[in-house]
Amino acid sequence: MIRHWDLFLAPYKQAVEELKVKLKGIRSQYDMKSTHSPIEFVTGRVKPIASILDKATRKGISLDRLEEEMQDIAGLRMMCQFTDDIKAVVELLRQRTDFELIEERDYILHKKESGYRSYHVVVCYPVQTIKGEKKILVEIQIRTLAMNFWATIEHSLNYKYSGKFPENIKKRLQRASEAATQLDEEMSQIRGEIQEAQAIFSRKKESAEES
Ligand code: 0O2
Repeated sequence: MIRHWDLFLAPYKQAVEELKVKLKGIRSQYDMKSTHSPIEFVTGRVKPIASILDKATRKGISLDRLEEEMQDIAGLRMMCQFTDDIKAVVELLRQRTDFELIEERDYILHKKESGYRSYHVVVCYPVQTIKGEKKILVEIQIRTLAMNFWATIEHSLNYKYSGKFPENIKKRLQRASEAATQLDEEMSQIRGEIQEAQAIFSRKKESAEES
């Protein structure tokens, strides 16, 4: 059974590793040009087997349809400083020729009832295997640091309460989500100032490294 899962998950692992390198590469290119990168950092993971089984049961997905119907077995997250950076990142992804965007879900314009905000794209990514090319669905979640903070905390609480939050926690999480939206808006207002400060800091760092 374990061997079966290893074989099934191998191309997903490969896709996550390759895409991490590629998407982190975008950030390095901005760094080299010393211009603001719309990407702060990138993470990636293959969904644990227990979570795959959980989600399959929850959504009524039969195990022999996982490849077609579970879009986030391979998942990447791209974190941004500012809400506007998310649009820039999505545009960069749309322009790529090494994968195809097949679906977009805007949970920023359409926040989930929980308070969750993020922009999701599903891409079809070709992995090269010894048996030829295999196309893999990969979900990329693009969010600001504030959206990520909220989602990380809510996700851990979800484990504790198995999704059935007491009313007071649910309310607090919704209020925290509104506060995170406000934080994003405030930061966007002073974006120019922040970027100027960051540019000065990175120039100072460069000259310290050269001397
Ligand atoms: P994990 O542990 O992150 O892998 P559904 O699962 O029904 O919400 P669907 O169709 O799978 O939706 O697609 P969706 O909503 O685009 O993506 C689901 C993933 O988005 C989740 O994966 C989470 O990563 C994230 N997400 C969606 N809603 C919420 C939310 O309310 N709170 C948090 N913290 N994350 C959310 P998994 O499989 O649920 O979990």
